[in-house]
Amino acid sequence: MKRIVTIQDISCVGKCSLTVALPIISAMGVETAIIPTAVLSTHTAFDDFTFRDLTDEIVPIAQHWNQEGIGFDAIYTGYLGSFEQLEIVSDFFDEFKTSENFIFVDPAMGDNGELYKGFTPEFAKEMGKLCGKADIIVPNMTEAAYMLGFDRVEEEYDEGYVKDILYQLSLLGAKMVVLTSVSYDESSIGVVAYDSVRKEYFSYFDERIDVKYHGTGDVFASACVGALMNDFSLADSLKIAANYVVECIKDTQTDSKRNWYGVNFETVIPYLIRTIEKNKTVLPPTRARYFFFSEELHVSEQE
Ligand code: PXL
Repeated sequence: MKRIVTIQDISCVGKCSLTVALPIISAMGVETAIIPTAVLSTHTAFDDFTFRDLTDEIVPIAQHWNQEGIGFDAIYTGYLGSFEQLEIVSDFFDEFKTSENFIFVDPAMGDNGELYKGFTPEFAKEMGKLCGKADIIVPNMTEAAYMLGFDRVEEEYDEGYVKDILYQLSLLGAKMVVLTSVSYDESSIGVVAYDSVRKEYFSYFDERIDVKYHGTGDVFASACVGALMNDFSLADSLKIAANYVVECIKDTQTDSKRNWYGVNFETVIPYLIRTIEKNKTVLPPTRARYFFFSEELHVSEQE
């Protein structure tokens, strides 16, 4: 069985970061080791959340794993809360990166034009440096603009603008750069990716549902890592993750008892697994690691 490690906070209530990554990636048949970077009573969109920093635990945990000879098929980071954590995680990459595994960084810091509580433009630039060490990064437009030091986050843009942002992000150093929640019009939303090694762009658009829910970025990133670990190419993994998020949003919308703070990713896990299982038998056994996009990818119908 493959094993990944994910490094991010645990928001006890809020359906984001570790409470999303653990169930989704585990359900996809991948052992999911964690390093919780902080414990919060809820995510930061709530008022008055508690916060216990766990930075001091990261290095001893990593040292113990080194002693035990424990390694990972992927290292996936999400929300990180301080400059010190960025530095420690950067060292963790140096220690645990091998020629066989990959580093996946979701620079979870903001959305809809604004940084989450507690983050600053200076922090975003440092996060940009961490992204430079990654094989794959998945910022949204807000995170990308802040990491690149822009003085504003554009709400309206065209394909040329998006390609330019992707190119500039690639100059930070990441091999595969993915911009999430890209939307050129009211009817579609999707991802646009740039393979800086092959100098190729890839995009996938889905129907846009005009609601915003918290935690969808974490759901997307987790499903993407899970699909990659199931040997899907990056392009197919992005498509699988995007479809999963759309189904999660639809399920949430139809739930009269939904919570405002996150999406119903739990009820849609069977859909995700069906998609994975179906395509495992359809696609050739050896799937290209990164950018091969298979036209045959079958998407499950939500039941
Ligand atoms: O979903 C990203 C996220 C993760 N962790 C914490 C957050 C947020 C978004 O607000 O507050 C603590």
